[in-house]
Amino acid sequence: MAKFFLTTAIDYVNSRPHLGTAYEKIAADVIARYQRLCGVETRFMMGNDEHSQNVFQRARELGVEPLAFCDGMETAFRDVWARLDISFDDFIRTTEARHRTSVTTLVSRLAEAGDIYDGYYEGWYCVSCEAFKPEKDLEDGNCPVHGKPPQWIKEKNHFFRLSKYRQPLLDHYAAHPEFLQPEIRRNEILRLLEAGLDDISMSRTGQAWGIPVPSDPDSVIYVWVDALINYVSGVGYGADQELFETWWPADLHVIGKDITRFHCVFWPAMLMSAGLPLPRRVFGHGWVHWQGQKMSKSLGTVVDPLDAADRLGPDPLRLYLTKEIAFGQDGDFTWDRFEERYNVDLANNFGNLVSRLASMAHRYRKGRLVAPPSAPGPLAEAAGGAVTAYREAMDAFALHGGVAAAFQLVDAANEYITAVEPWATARDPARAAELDRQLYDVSEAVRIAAVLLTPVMPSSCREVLARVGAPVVDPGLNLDRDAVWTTPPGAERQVVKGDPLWPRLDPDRAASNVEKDAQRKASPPREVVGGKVRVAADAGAGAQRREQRTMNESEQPGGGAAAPAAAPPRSEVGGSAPVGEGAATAEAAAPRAPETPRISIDEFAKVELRVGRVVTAEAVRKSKKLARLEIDDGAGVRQVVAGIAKAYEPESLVGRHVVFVANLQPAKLMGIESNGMVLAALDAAGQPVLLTPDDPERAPAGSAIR
Ligand code: ME8
Repeated sequence: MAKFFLTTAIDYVNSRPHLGTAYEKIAADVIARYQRLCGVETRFMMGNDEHSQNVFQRARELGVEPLAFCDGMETAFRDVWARLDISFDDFIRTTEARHRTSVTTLVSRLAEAGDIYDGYYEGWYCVSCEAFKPEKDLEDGNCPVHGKPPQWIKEKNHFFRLSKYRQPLLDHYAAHPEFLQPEIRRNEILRLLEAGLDDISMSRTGQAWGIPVPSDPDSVIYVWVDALINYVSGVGYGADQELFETWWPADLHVIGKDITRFHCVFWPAMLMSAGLPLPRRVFGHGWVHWQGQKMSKSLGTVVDPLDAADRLGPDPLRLYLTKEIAFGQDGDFTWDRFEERYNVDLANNFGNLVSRLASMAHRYRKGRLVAPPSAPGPLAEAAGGAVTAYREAMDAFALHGGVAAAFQLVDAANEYITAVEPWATARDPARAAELDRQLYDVSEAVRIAAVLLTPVMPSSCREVLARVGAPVVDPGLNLDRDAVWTTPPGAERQVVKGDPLWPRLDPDRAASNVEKDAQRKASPPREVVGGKVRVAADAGAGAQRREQRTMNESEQPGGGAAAPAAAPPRSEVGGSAPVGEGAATAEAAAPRAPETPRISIDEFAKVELRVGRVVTAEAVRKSKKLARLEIDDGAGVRQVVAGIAKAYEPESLVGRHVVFVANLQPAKLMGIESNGMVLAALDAAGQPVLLTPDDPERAPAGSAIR
């Protein structure tokens, strides 16, 4: 069986994980889970780097023994990794006995190779980097990474003959172009090697916190030399030869771009000196930025990954970081963008697809889908294309590309439903087999998309697979077997209904964090004027909330509320006005009695009518008539409750253009806030018939109606 040994950087434990360090672990976890999905026996190792001076100092500040401090931090780190569903197989600490054995063995090998000699180091040292800093690298006398002045140190050290390995390293890079990825990092290291290498100090004197140099118990091994050796101590180097031979060399070290020099120059040189094989690949990922700079504990610019996971769930966070940051490049985290992508990718797209399928499967087939004898429809080809693109991307560590390929299939399935209109097929009993085909194909597309997304969103995809009645859920999935389109005639599956997997986040209620609150205070609300967004001079969000009325179905007004004089702010997602069950659309558009008093053009002009496009639609629970719609109004997405569910399958409305009143005050129907009123004519039976623009291409969402 193929094997894959994967590691991440081990974290300094002077403070808790932040979203930048968590990003690395999530990305590596996606790779590990992908390998397992491919049937590869995988060993995924992470751990803690404990012999740093920062750790020692932090423990002293707290008045605890360094080891006791590290024990506590191990628990804190493990808790975060568990919450983020990181599936490591081994967690190493550099204070463990197994690590000390390997470090002592390996450093002795370097000495035996004649690569260690005594000398004096005099120069700058940045404790935050735990790195010696040449004068030329300082910026205004400060460490360029941490912006702090380094210490001047002068001490007797043991040196490692790094310079001896310059040419062997260049040769290795020439023979193994895949060794360091992405390409940009490789070029950086090649430039560094071409410029020449100095020997490095590999010990520190006068410190007790660390592993003693075997030949000199008064010195401890330099923390980076100590830390790098974790990669072999985790697989038994110097203690368990069989384990070591089973797993070494590592297939991949996943590390941040700031530490490529340690991993791609020092580490391979140490391995060459010790006569050990080099890791097959190193991937130097980019940084997660926060407010324009690297998220960093020493800069104090951090987001707690638990806050982000608590906000929308660990899987949405994993998806955001994997999909939005091209693996290898830097990327931003902002709460706004996180929430926006959650709504777009999960609530409106994947989640909506799963709900649409479940509701149609139950409405038309009591949840039991049977594959008909006919050939599969176009989704089979879309799935094949998505799986190929996914594999190509994931094999090349383009994790964002893999996720994008899976979402192509989700998009294709949503578009397919809109195109074939299963609700229309269902109206004709002669087309029963066609309906079976449509529903079964959608369920198969959802199943395959969930298989592909399993490495990124493991627990959500387990749930999706269970809901579409997939025969296998994770663990136990296999890409070769389970990402293949399989709809043999007569195959059956039971689709299960459930609560929305990712309920849409109401942007008004999303203001749960400082950043967002601050933004809201700083920027006045917007409104739409003539199809363009402009900043409103008044009518703030608070004012609108004060005006908001609460209603239930029995209280809703017949023909809709009178329009307020001023247009409501758009940043709050929506205008207003309840749309009652049946009455909302129906009565609003009911033929006027001849005696209805006439209104002036000025009065009519107060009503803001616009075209909207339905983004999602679902029946309101415990209501026969109400549907909850999310409508793209050209400036954003607003929620509207409409009394049309008796006349229209809610799913059939997705993608349709409707006409709605945009400037009604918000109101609640069955506890759901409605921000507008969808207009409909009434047929002879009093059922609503939606109004829709004759040519939605010419009158897209947001178009004004006069
Ligand atoms: O460097 N975005 O530990 P560490 C993305 N102990 N990745 C980030 C990041 C950010 N904003 N900030 C940090 C160490 N990282 C050493 C490693 S390995 C033998 C020893 C990454 O806790 C960083 O690049 O400072 C590194 O890969 C990892 O998080 C741990 O950083």
